[in-house]
Amino acid sequence: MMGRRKLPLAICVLFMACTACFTAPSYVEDPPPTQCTVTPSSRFDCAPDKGVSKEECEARGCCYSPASEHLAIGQPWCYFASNYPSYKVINKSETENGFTAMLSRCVKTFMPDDIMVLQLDILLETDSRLHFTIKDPAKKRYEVPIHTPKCKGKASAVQYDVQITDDPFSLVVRRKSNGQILVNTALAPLFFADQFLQISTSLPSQYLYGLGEHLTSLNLETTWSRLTFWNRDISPKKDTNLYGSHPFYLALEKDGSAHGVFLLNSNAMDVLLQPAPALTWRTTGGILDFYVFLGPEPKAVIQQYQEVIGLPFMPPYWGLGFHICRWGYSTSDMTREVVKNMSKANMPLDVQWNDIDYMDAYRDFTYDQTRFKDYSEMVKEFHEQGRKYIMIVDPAISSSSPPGSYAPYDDGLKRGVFITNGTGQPLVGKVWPGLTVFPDFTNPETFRWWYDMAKDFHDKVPYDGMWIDMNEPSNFVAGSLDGCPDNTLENPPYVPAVIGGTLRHATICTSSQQNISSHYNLHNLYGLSEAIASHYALVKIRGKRPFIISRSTFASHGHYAGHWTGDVFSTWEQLYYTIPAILLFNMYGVPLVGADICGFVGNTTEELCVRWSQLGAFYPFMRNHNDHDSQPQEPYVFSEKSQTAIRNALYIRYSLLPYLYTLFHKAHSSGDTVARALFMEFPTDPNTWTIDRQFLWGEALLITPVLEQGKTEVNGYFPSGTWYSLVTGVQLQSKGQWVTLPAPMDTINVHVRGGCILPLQLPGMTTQESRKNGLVLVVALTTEGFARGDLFWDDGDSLETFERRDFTQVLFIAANNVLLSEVIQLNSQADGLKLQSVQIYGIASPPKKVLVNQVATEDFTYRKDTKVFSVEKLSLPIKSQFTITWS
Ligand code: MIG
Repeated sequence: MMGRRKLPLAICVLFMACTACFTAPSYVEDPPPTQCTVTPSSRFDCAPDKGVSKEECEARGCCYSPASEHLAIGQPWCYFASNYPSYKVINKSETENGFTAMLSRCVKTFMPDDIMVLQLDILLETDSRLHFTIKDPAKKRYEVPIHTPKCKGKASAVQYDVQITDDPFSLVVRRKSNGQILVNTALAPLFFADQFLQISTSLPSQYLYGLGEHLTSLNLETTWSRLTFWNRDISPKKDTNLYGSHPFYLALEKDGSAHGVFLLNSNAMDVLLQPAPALTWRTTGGILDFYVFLGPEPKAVIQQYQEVIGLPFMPPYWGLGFHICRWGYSTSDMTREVVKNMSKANMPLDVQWNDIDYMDAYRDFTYDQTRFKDYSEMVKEFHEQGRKYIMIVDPAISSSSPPGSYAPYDDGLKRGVFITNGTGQPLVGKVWPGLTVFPDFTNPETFRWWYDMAKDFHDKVPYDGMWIDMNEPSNFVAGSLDGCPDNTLENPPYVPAVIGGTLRHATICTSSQQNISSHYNLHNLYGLSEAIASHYALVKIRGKRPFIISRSTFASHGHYAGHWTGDVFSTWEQLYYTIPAILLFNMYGVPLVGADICGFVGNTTEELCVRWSQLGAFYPFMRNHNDHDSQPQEPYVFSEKSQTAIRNALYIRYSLLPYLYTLFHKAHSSGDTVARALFMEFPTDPNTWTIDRQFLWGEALLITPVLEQGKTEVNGYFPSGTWYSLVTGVQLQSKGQWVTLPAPMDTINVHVRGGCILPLQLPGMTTQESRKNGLVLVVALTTEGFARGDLFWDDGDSLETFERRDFTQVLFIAANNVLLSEVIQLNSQADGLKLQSVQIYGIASPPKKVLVNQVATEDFTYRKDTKVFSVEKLSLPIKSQFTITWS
């Protein structure tokens, strides 16, 4: 063998510093002819970097097949030959965690700086989680600095099977139970150049979800589409990179099983989808750091993903109330007026917000001494009414105030907290206050400085939460005031399909320097890093649960903060798109998410605003927010009729808050979603796989909003089973079918799933009020007369109540004509909480005898038309178990 391979080995080692060429093809003579018979749907682009001619394409060792009427848009003309050279495995060995292998390529690609030898590590971390990385063994490359679980040893009963093919290298992950291929990288060559890393995989179906943040339907389009990841300040529109990056997808298999794949990489990236179906990850730096989650239920995939990125933080109870905001509340009196008008209109409001209007010359941690002269009094007044207050904070710090007059800059400069440019000076850009510098939140000193600034401001104005905007980071000039240097970080050999064409567009220079790496590597983490700094600052300042809403996000954001979907247009089309956006963020572990109710950009119409408020009542985070030059859209500006409709929606939300809060607890404690796609709950019903005009809260509530103008009916899908109208209790028995529901302007259709018990509370004007009201149970029986549900309850605001076990948890079970409670965990917070009434849905005939804790009561009613049985005038302390029996 050695003899025969001698010559190529020598050449290879000499010219390519390659140690792997014992089995390499001999290129002493001509390279082998390209093999070009590749089915069109499985052609992978061999010209990602530029348009190429036939000659250029063939010079790359690729196949050329130009546009014809048979070619779909997006299908590559120049594609990899099936024998395009890739890496080969040169040795493999077992490790404590799985196995490791060296990969090597002998032939360079057309991208500069191929890394010719790579190390593959396969870690069998848990039975349902496979982790594998591909790195440069010779040189440490940038890796995303988020905390991920470190595992010892190998999982013993893994649900997956990993197979490596040596030449060319490829990796196949199968589901052991049925042999289903989940990942197969054999479809296209592996690229690992310094600034161009690419790996392709097959997909089990076109039912693919995730890969945000983009304006898409829930189920992604797999016919030649591209999703670009580069955090960007831009009003949501199709086919462009938006504010955040979540390189994670969930894929459904033919039988409704699901798996997930997460590429932990923060560089500018494109993901390409094609009808094979197949997916290509194409990133511009870092390493390939993959996790595969085996589910097999979609819910389990999301939980397993969150075990890696971190579980969501527990929001304060008040954060689930209604929030109101607009750009243009230009004085404290105007801001107060909003709260007054809400009260006058009898509409609940928990949190009043201010946009950049409050600031003095748009500078963070200042306020206008004239327009907001009594700012802190205003906030204290809100507090006295049981309300909370949040204001906006932008990351960019004004750098042009006279020295000695603006501490955030002076102090920050001294402490070295700002991102620096090529000459080591703070990079200067331009945002609302004019010239600005950008804090580097990857520097621990910046954390301390940010806390100091937030604390000083809080001493003046006792705000309750932070709204962090512009943190992509957004910059009104490209790169910096002085432009950017010309180097490979600024002008990489491959630029993903970012809007604006260059990475620096609307942000800072990618070659600017941060504490742990270049902005090129860290850009997509800017919002996350600011959210983390703000989270810890607020914990320390207030000693209570932090409430932060951020525009820019990255994987693991939900552990620290929530998100709103940015500058959505006041249009019916965007009203719809907010549903997939909210469902997807729940899948990314960011359950606290909402869109600007009634839309941000442009004027809403009254009808749109009513429908949007009805849908918005079911956003986990509910805020009405508006642009500065749009017509007012606060609920009270509309006709009495519309106000009634919006008030109804608000009352329904406030009634449901105990249930919503319990769902947030489940998200925080075990990675459940709050707003949930239908396919997550009914994965074996293929009808649900594309539904994104309806959604669930948890497992129990189905929301069917009107999303079209002029409609007073709505078509909704009801998965097989029993459903009840939340409001009337009227039953709907479904075989898994579409149903047309009446939806007059004052109605949002909400249905309770048979088998579920919901804890409700009578609404108040704030959550402080509603939390004192009596509890109501809605019991939605299956046809067998069974239902269950639970309640999580604590003081709503203290840190780590779950972790410290300072909470109450009660189970409710209904079966065989008995409803009973079981107290799982008890604390003093449950003291005042009493069950006031019970509504049981789906009782076929009127009960004659009702016992509450063995004592007969007459306070019950039965409605023949709706089959709703209610027991009223109860006063049962939640902290003691109870039974209600009927016969
Ligand atoms: O350049 O603070 O998305 O919600 O009202 C615009 C003013 C800056 C963008 C946010 C929007 C906010 C606005 N901000």
